[in-house]
Amino acid sequence: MPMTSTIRRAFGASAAAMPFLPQCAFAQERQPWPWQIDFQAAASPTMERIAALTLSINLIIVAIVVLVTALVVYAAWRFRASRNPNPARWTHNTRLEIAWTTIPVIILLAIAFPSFRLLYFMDRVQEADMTLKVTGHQWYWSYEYPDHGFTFDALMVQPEETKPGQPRLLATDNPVVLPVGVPIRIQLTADDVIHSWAVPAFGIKTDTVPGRLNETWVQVDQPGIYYGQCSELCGVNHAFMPVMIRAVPKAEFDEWVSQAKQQFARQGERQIAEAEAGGADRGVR
Ligand SMILES: [Cu+2]
Repeated sequence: MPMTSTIRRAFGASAAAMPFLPQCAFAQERQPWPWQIDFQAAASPTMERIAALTLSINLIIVAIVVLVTALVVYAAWRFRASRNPNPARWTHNTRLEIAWTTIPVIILLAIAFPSFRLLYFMDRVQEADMTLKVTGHQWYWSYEYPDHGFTFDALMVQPEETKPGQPRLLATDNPVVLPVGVPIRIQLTADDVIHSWAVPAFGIKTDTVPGRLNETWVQVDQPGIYYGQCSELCGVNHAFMPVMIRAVPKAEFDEWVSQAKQQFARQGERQIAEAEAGGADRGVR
């Protein structure tokens, strides 16, 4: 891949922060890419705020690094031994010490306030249109649509079965389908060990803990395919339980729901029959 396109893609990801650069090639498909150095483009209000906060904190970091480096270089040059054969012996300066204590406190407070505001914003959705329940298993995810009354498992597409256009180790057999433009409550739990359901473009990385129900939310800005992975070391196949989400307009979602209800009802009956006949544990492969 030519270097310029790599750089353009890398910067395109933060297009919200840099509107003068072209949008990245993965605008409709959010996934990692070679030599990635920035976030995937934001696809939810939460991720937009995370990207903006990261940018402003980075500016503060750069300013501090430049200031401290300049002071060190100046001190090394101005007070070098050849120019100062008899060094000064004083050690304290009250005014300077007050300044270099209070200024960092003010900077930390300036970072803390927007950080807490964002944490509370991410924490809870006020009025959700629907709920998605995510359960982590060793080593796949299952998804329940309690408002629509069906559940299904999503297993990774094995590398040898990956179809053209499907990203290796990220595609699943049953993508999660979500409507765009509406707030969705996401409840998360696990049935064996701690997993973490993470979708970078949504700004979500929430642990799924056995015996606990965690909650977060998303409002997907635009249709597309979004990828994520389990982000809590959960066992030998931790790297092979990806998240694949297809965000579609509301009408298309309703159509999918009516078709999914039948498809997954049949699948459920088959699984029950298999279990009764002593079928294999599908979690261990
Ligand atoms: Cu896991």
